[in-house]
Parts: sequence; C-alpha cells; structure tokens
Amino acid sequence: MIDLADRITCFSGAGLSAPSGVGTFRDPTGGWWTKYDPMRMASPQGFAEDPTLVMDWYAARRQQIGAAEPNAAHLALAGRTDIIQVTQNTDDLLRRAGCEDVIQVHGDITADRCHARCGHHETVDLTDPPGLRECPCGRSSLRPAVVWFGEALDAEIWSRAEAACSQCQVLLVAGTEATVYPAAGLIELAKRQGAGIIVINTNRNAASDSADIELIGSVVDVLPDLLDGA
Ligand code: BV8
Repeated sequence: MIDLADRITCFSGAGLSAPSGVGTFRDPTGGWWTKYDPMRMASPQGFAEDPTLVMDWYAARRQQIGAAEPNAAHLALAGRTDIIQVTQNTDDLLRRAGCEDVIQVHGDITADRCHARCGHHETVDLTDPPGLRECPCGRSSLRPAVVWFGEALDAEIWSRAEAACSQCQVLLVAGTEATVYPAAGLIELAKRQGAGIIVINTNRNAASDSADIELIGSVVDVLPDLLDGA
C-alpha cells in the first residue's frame, strides 16, 4: 500500500515522542502529570486561575523535551521526505530529526506568545524555560504558543492539515489515542476520501475502527521497518 502510493501523510500524537521520554497525556510518566490534569492546565481557564502554576507545568514539560532526543521513529519519518507530517505534538523532535515542514495543529511548545494576541512571539530556551512573564506590549502575559482546550486552531495551519489528509492515498496514524477534536476528525476525513488507513499503536483505541491495517506495537519498532527505502 505504501510502495504504491505517491501521496502519504503521517498523523501523529504523543505516542510518537513517548519513546524519547516525553510524557503523554494518557499514561502519565509521573511527576507533573500525576499531580495536575492536563485538561485543566492546558486551558485558558486554568491559566486565568493560576498562571504561575500553568507556566511551571509547561516549564517542567519543556525541560523534559529539552532533554529528549529524536527516536528511531522520528528519524524513520524524517528519512521519508515524500511523507507529509501532520502532528498533534507540540515538541520539536520531528524538526530536530530533520523534517523540514511539520504541520503542528496544536502549536509549538518551544515558543511563547502574547495571550492577548498582540503579535509578540518568541522562542524559549527549553533547557532553561521561563516562568510567568508580562508581554512587552504590557497588555497581557506571555503563554506557550500552543492551542489550549477551548481555543480555536490556527486557521491556516488547520487548512494545510485538512489538505494533507484529504488528498493523501495513505494515512499513517502513529501513536495517537484519537480522542481530541477537531484533530482526530482528520482520520475520518482521509478515510472518506478513500485513503488507506494504517494505524500504529501499542494498543487498540478510537482509531482502530477506521484502520484498514492496524499494527500493534511501538512506533520505534514498527515505523523504521515500515518506511525503510522510499
Ligand atoms: C476547539 C496542546 C473550538 C496543548 C492540545 C468536537 C469538535 C470540536 C471540539 C471538541 C469536540 N468535542 C470536544 C471538543 C473540545 C476539545 C476536545 O477535543 N476535547 C476532548 C478531550 C473531548 N477540543 C478543543 O478544545 C480544541 N479546540 O475545539 O476549539 C473553538 C472554535 C472556535 C472558537 C473557539 C473554540 C483544541 C484541542 C487542542 C488541545 N491542545 N495540545 C499542550 O500540549 O499543552 S491536545 C493534546 O492532547 C495533544 O496535542 C493531543 O492532541 C492530545 C493528546 O492526545 P494523543 O496525542 O493521542 O496522546 P495521548 O496521551 O492521549 O495518547 C497517547 C497514545 O500513544 C495512546 O494511544 C498510546 O497507546 C500511544 N502510545 C504510547 N506510546 C506509544 C504509543 N503508540 C506507539 N508507540 C509507542 N511507543
């Protein structure tokens, strides 16, 4: 199916970065994950309630990502420049593995932006992440340049993700529980347009029903074999 396809898209989630030691939303690796509910922390309400706590939660996640290295799955995907990368992950591991263009539907944890959307946007040092800071515009605080629960996705990024998933002949669904919308809807969109759906996950889940082929296993074991040689 992959060898016959000219247009392949990979739609990935936290399971792609889990082997690099980056905590997922589902099976917390302990620490910050067990103490705080990501649904609360990654929301405007949570930020309004306790902005310092939210920025400390992001600082812990940023340090974890700063200490992480791209894994064999990231590298296998980077080796296939013919595959379009659409990811829910906000980390920079696909980029660091060599992917030039990653469509990040839920934003980018390696940068902060003005919460009042004045336009200010700055990269942060993942190894020494900032805490709560005022935006230079003086009207609001800086917060991670990610999409929180209850926030709209970036329209331009979303339309690129929709195009990549509606025009592909094969959609790889790698390491996602497929429960967060509208992102998870990309799988059905691809299926409706006739794409072959290949799900790679350590367990069966919401994406299983859409799978034409379901490969149960870790991305670091499955993807290098699946993708070797363009
Ligand atoms: C919005 C950034 C509207 C932040 C994230 C229906 C339609 C539209 C919206 C909704 C809807 N129903 C509900 C909603 C609201 C909500 C939503 O979907 N809620 C869910 C929980 C029900 N959606 C939203 O709020 C979205 N916005 O709808 O806006 C709007 C419109 C106009 C104007 C205003 C508003 C925004 C959602 C984005 C939230 N932000 N991330 C941050 O990171 O801090 S979501 C975040 O969680 C991730 O980005 C990702 O999307 C999600 C986690 O999911 P996964 O990636 O799948 O990871 P998870 O941990 O769950 O699972 C890991 C998987 O990997 C597992 O399957 C595991 O088995 C597997 N795995 C583990 N290890 C491996 C592995 N697989 C293979 N190999 C391994 N080694």
